[in-house]
Amino acid sequence: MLKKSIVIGMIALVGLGTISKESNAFWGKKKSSVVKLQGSDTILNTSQAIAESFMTENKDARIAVTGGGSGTGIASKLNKTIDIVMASRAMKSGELKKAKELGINLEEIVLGYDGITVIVNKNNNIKNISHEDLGKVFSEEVTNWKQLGGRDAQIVVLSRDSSSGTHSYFKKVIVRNKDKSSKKEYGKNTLYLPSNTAILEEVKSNKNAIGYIGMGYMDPSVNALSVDKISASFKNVANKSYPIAREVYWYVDADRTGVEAQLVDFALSSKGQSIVKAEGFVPVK
Ligand SMILES: *[C@@H]1O[C@H](CO)[C@@H](O)[C@H](O)[C@H]1NC(C)=O
Ligand SMILES: *[C@@H]1O[C@H](CO)[C@@H](O)[C@H](O)[C@H]1NC(C)=O
Ligand SMILES: *[C@@H]1O[C@H](CO)[C@@H](O)[C@H](O)[C@H]1NC(C)=O
Ligand SMILES: CC(=O)N[C@H]1CO[C@H](CO)[C@@H](O)[C@@H]1O
Repeated sequence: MLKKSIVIGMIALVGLGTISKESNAFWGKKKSSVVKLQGSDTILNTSQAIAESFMTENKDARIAVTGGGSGTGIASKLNKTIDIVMASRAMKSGELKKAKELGINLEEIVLGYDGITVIVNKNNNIKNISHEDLGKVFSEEVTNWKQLGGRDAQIVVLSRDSSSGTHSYFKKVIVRNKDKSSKKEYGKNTLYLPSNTAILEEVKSNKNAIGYIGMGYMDPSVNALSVDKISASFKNVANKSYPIAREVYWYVDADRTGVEAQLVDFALSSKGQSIVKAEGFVPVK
């Protein structure tokens, strides 16, 4: 009997060409709307890979994943145009307060860990930097590679733009050296780029450049600097000895149902977490 109604239902769907509310009620499922994820460029590929793997197992699930930066994802959640925020920084108390006022009940999910990787051109002889010197480079108190034992050349400083969670996190931890009262900013000659890939490409071609990327974007076309002599390796991020390691998040509805709920479970399952690892980040379990 059940089998028969499913067959009839499918014929009706093919005949109509669209999925009506009635046919969904007939199928006994929630309206199959698109679950939308938006935010962090750093975990964009990882989230896309998780969504794709989920959709191969759940053929009628519809998931759309777009970037724009953590700040953009949060703004979209606050105007109720998306379901899940991808974020490479924790939400600020003001943002959480605003969500609450708007009746949006959020839950923070730690998707994995990332070591923010400081990169320089292959031809740069500098291999390590202290976190204090790194802060001075990004606030422009140190402006020449010579001051760090390198060649006599102006340092070209690259940062992610201000909608990036990595931009905010790096400012807090490196530029301001975790000092909450510090008002230090990135130096005025800093070049702001929109993605991890854009930073990587610029460092690859500019022998005086320095920039930072999520560890999942690291490749052998550039050199990574050790920070306080600790490299941004999988192990050093996993045991939190690397100084610029952080959590990466999904902010999801606390009262999630349907595909959103299933997708979150999948992301935290061993299969989902193996994707986090395959994309170059450290899984939570
Ligand atoms: C919601 O916020 C996002 C991000 O700021 C913006 O791009 C979008 O246009 C907004 N949409 C509405 C309907 O307000
Ligand atoms: C991210 O995804 C894009 C498009 O799918 C791909 O071209 C790119 O190589 C991926 N980047 C990394 C670092 O995996
Ligand atoms: C972290 O792991 C690395 C590599 O195994 C090891 O050298 C280092 O001592 C560890 N640090 C801490 C704080 O556990
Ligand atoms: C810039 C910097 O910190 N350089 C150090 C890198 O490590 C070598 C050897 O451990 C030190 O001698 C440098 O001072």
